[in-house]
Amino acid sequence: MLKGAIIGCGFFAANHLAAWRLIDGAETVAVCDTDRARAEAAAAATDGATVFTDAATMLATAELDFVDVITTAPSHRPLVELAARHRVPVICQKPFAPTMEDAQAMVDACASAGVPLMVHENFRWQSPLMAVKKVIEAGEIGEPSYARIQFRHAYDIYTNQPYLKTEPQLAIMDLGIHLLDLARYLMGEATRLHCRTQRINPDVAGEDCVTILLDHAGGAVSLVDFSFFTKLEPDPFPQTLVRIEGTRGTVELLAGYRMRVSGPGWSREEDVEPAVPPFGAKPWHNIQESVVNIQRHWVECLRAGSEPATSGADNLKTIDLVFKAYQSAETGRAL
Ligand code: NAD
Ligand code: 89V
Repeated sequence: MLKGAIIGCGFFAANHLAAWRLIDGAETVAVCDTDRARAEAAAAATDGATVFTDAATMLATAELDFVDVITTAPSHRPLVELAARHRVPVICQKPFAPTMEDAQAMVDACASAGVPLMVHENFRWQSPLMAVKKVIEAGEIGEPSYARIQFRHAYDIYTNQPYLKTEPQLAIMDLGIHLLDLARYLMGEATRLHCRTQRINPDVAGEDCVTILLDHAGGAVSLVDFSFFTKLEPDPFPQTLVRIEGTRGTVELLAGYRMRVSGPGWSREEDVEPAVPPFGAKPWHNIQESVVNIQRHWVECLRAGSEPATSGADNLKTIDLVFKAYQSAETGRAL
């Protein structure tokens, strides 16, 4: 049984903890938060994990096979480097880092220490998106040439994550990062992007509406558009809607988790809604299921000695697109 510890016991940690309980081959033996009450509440959701309020003390005293960092971005580099110094494999939540320099430093620290590093980039582990990928890989729609990846809603994200309200870099860093990763996952590496941002909600500091045009190696294009201030009924949060056109047909992921694959004279539709995990609830089940999937993948990779799909090295390419998107929006130039 792999012995894991979590660092950061806030809002999203509840999903990681519940997922670890479902996964064979791993258990949470320690929990750490600088806020003792939060660490104690998290420990109550485990089979007797030891409580720590200092990550350095935990790494120095607990016997761990991996740590799972579930804090916000500013603390990622010191915590990942700490794990690397102790030669403990590490999972790090998104956004991986506030700067490219920090992201590269974490990848380098883990590589020199010879420890696996996975970014908890869970969107590509959502089963509806994996179903779309399967359609593409099976050749059903032919060669993809155009993708639209969309996530527009007005769900109140600020009650659970109040820190988002004051972030000067809001939607691209928090959500665009997932969608840019999906663009890479579904359409291949991006070679160029052009980004426009808007701040529609006067109560937030950062951009909350974003449109990004991507070029991909091989000539395909993607339009990635997302908004935190789109008023409509029913609100699709937290569904990613997708349309990918290929030389033979089109695959669409429509609201209500309906996947439609069609071409001239033919079509089929499939219900790809994920099951609600035992610890979960709608509308979060889509995200909660992906948390179980990515953490199960981590355990399989650790056991097999293989590189996680969203390794730190892989995620450098996603976060690079995030920083380029901000730069493009600021300068008005394609990069
Ligand atoms: P949060 O603020 O609720 O929780 C973070 C916790 O980390 C806090 O309790 C804080 O005290 C603790 N912490 C900070 N620095 C620490 C340190 N050095 N040592 C120990 N504890 C420390 O944040 P959250 O909403 O749970 O988000 C955490 C991360 O998860 C964010 O980066 C966010 O973007 C990400 N997230 C991902 C998803 C997803 O679906 N992928 C969803 C929500 C949040
Ligand atoms: O995934 C995230 O980090 C989120 C959410 C999609 C829930 O808004 O902030």
